[in-house]
Amino acid sequence: MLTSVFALYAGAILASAIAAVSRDSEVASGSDFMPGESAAQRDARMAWWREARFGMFIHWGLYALPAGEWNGVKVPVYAEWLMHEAKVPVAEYAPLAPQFNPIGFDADQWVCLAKGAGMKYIIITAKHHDGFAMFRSAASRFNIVDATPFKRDPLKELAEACTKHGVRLGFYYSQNQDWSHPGGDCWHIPHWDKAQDGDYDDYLNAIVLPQIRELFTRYGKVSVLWFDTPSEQMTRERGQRFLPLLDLQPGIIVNDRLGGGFKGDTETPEQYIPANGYPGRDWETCMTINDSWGYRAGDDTSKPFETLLRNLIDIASKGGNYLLNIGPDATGTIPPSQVERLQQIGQWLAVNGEAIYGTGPTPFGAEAGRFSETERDDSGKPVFKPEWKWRCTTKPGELFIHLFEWPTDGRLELPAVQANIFAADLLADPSHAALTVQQHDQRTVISGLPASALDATATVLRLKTEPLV
Ligand code: FHN
Repeated sequence: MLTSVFALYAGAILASAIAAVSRDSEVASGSDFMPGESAAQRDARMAWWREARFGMFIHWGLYALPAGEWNGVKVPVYAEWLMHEAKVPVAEYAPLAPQFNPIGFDADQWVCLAKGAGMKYIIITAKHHDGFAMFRSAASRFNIVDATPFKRDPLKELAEACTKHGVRLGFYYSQNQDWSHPGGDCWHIPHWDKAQDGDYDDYLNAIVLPQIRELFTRYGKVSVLWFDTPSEQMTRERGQRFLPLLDLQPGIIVNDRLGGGFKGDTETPEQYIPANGYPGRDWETCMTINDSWGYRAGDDTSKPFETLLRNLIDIASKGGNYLLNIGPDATGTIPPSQVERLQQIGQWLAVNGEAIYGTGPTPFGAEAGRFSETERDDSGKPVFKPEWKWRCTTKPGELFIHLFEWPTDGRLELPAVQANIFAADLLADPSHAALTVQQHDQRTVISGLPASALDATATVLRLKTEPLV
């Protein structure tokens, strides 16, 4: 049974992934959350986010306690889906709260980890689908301050630490699914507990809208609101009720998952990198480091550092942001393998950050790979075959070539560049020795490269350019 529900869940995720891909070609300039906003105002609002390129997602809640296992059975889905998957009755899930006492939580440490990793913003689960609020809430006593021995408000502590360390903070909020409050959505399956029965509008009015108001009025500046998993219940009219709340946080960025047809500010491909990005739209790939968003005990599936870094570069080269998730455990400790990966990325960014932050997409494109002419995916679309030799990011007057494969003969050939290249060097070379560039009609040749890569994962070649006259 567990597996069949997982299949349903996976299917739904796949459907949303396909929907995201099919929106590839849609280009919407303004945000439908901010009617009347001009293109210039929108650019100003999005400026920090476009500069940031790299953020930390945090999935942390009561589900960190069972950590993917219920009554001795390992639940074969994301750990934060345990209550849904194992059909845990509300009255059996709620007693997790008095056991939740994450005394190891240290907001400063978390924010410093993000900052050290080169992440410019943090999005944390204020309330996930289990309905438990990780903040003080007058709207429901099912919250970390009132229902746990911890009694502290981690979002408040995080907000203070973010302000102190200059990191932006945003809140994930599950507006549609809620498996504990009457009337909340249970994602394509009937309520499994009578305690979940109720009216969806009552749920929105009594829990969701008041809690978002709390989040918007008690934690200082909130930079992002990250909605999730809307269902057909979230109609346009219901979605519109959220709009006045956004005025409480001028400048806020809102993702595309409210529902009701709202496109929001950002596309949110999940667990994949779209082949061509979303030309004309801001977008952010969210991804787990291992195979679960919430903490799962004994999960040693962390992706290698090389994969994570190349994902970041790949995403930046297509004009997007990378929102990389960590799942702290029930003591408030971030799994060491996740800490290690983030530190490694931070070390690379300390040397090569200028090739990521504030960059634009590649002017080339073919380096990322190509669509197969023969293979089709389940929806009948051509399968994308990625290439992993190099990527390119850009700034006015600069091209950054991220080399994953190092040329053995000290000579690199690239496609032709439609600008005069007047200087070339390697970001990781402390002396920034000048490299030789020859520009031909069809190709660009860089020579004088060292015999081996300065960074085995990605060495960045900087080409300084001026427009052709
Ligand atoms: O169901 C959630 C999941 O638990 C997680 O929060 C991710 C993050 O994007 N969003 C949903 C699945 O799309």
